[in-house]
Amino acid sequence: MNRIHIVSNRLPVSINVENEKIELIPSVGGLATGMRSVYKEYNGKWIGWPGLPSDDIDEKLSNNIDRELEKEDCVSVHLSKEEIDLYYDGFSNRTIWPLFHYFAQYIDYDPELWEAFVHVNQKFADKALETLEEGDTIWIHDYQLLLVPEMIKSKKPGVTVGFFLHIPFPSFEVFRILPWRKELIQGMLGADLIGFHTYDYQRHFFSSVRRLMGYEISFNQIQIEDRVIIVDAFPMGIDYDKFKNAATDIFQKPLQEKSELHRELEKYFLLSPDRKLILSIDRLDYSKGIPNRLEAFAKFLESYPEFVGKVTLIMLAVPSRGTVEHYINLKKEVDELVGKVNGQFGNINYTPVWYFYRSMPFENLIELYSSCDVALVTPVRDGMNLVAKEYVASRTNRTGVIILSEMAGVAKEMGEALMINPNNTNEIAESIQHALNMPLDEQRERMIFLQDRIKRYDVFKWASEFVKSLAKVEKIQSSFYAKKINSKIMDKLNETYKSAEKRSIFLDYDGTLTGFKKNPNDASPNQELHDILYKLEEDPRNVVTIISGRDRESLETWFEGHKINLIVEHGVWYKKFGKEWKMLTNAVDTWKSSIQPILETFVDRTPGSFIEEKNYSLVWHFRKAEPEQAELRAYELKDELTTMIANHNLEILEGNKVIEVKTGGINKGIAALQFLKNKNYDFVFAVGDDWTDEYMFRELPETAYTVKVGLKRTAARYKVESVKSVRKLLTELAE
Ligand code: ADQ
Repeated sequence: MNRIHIVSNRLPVSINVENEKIELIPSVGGLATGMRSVYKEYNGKWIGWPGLPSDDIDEKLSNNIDRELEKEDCVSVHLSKEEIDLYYDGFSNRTIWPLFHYFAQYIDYDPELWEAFVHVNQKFADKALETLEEGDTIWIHDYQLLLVPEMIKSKKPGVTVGFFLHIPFPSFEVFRILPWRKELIQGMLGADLIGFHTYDYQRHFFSSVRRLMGYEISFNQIQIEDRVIIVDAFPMGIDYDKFKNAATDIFQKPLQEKSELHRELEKYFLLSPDRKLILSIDRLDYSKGIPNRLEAFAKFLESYPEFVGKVTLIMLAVPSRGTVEHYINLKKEVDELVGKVNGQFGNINYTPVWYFYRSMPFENLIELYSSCDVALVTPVRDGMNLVAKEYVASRTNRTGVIILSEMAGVAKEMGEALMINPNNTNEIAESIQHALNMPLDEQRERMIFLQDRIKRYDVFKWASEFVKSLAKVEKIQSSFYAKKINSKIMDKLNETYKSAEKRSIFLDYDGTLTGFKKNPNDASPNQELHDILYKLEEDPRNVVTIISGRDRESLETWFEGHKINLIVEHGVWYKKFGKEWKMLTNAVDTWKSSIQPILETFVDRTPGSFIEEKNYSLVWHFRKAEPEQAELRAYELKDELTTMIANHNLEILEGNKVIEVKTGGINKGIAALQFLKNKNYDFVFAVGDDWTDEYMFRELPETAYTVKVGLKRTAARYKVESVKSVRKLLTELAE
């Protein structure tokens, strides 16, 4: 694999400048740890903001900082105070964050924030593009950079782009609220691989892609015009051994080397061995459910007064986004609630809540994780939540209980925790009581399972699984490109065409010569298409045939005046130039009366869908129906029809947003062969876009130039991207 670069809002280092001396302090966070292993191993760069507003430093210092960063393979994106204010504190944290965490009432819809978001995303993309070479891979992180994948892909399509979202992806009903919802999806779809923490987020994303963009999705692949995008769940892990080893070391330290906090904790237990500690750790964020947690703790003390004086809640809140209004209000609310609980249940010897509003050194975190009997993790929404995993890794004696919100991504991996709904304070209070009374054997039993799982899928495994998938997607993409018509193939095609004496050219209509319309009757050919066909027809060596699933009437009207043949209804009828319509087969249609009522029930149940009747087929169209529902119904319909088709000698054709039931033994392949019979063509060309054209690709002689429109798997020898490319190709041939 070639180089892998990383892009994230922040670089994995912070910068300390004292007397013009620059010090780089490596970040110890989970993402930095996991990604460092990747970009170092694959000789890449890490592109991001170094954490200092560009207006705070002069040019000379800024250059020096960049040089120091370069030694660490970091590339800085310079952001001014205003840019940070509008893009980071603004659109990222006042618009996307509340939206993706279901806090619709907090969303700021200011277009100025959106514009800054686009502008700064472009700055990140431009910086990345300076570094990127074709063939490189880039892994972009998180909600601040949702537009970067597309910005990179559109400039350098040969770069493999990965994107991982660290926060939830909301349900479509919530996502659609945003005025810039399409732009965000489009931005993400620039990636070749998109990762989420859980399958639920992936599901929500698919639903938005389907409804907003109308793209087809099968299993975990999104098919867009010229590419396939893989979407998958990669639950992020932690550096398990780091936490485990640190916890083991801390207990082996002699008393004099223990931290002040650790000594305090030990003193607390010495006073009375039946004392218990509950731990709560988060950034101070409204998504973390901190007020609910305090209320639940108060309820617990009220309901179980025997625990008053014996149980303390240690509450750690890291200051976060302190300039955003809702965070300022939350801080006030939490301060007041802590005061209230302590006032109500405390006394001179007992403080129910120990509240720390600050960041803590790693060593202290470990001391807390390993000393507390219960971890209370109750976010109202959380992409993953690493605190729960860190607690598990630090429990070297394999005891301890986690009370866990079902709204955190991590809940999917921690079935052994005590699961709660974070809005149900009674349930949390009961769970606290349950956790404190849980026998040690049961605690161990649960903890062993949790530890095994969290250890196995640690942050390194997470990163390597994502990288492996990137390599896989690169392969899939290249297999899609394998048969794509490039200039070399085009030269050969031109050469064969020019030297041929007698040419047969089969052209499918919808999705090949022209794009799809919501109403099939609106898809008449435009002047450009007419001109291309006139050019082809005027060469006496060419026999041009439109081969389509459509009925006779529309094609005959649309192509009046053209010197071409028509094959319609997938080969039931044909009309040679200047002649009358004829049937290619002795088909029957007596089956229609038994199939029609089935299709009608599907029309009734699927608003927007309708039936088209052709001579030897019935077609259920669902292009105008709500896509997700229609797709489910399509499965259902195919299932229901399967039993009928054998009895009646029918075939089911699945086209683009249509299901067609037709008399068996008729298809475009058989029809095209009939046209070639005894004619000695020395050049055969066929182009089509859907399943029904595959018959043609399979039946035509091996030497034929068969061309598929789109990148799906095909029996055709070659592929082109779109209707536009078909028209370009035909124009080139005709010239
Ligand atoms: P966060 O919302 O920041 O991350 P989380 O995953 O819990 O949430 O990570 C918090 C980190 O901060 C933990 O590693 C923890 O140890 C550390 N921390 C917390 N309190 C601290 C304190 N007082 N002092 C020092 N360190 C402290 C976002 C998403 C999450 C997702 C992660 C990773 O919101 O859902 O799990 O990204 O993808």
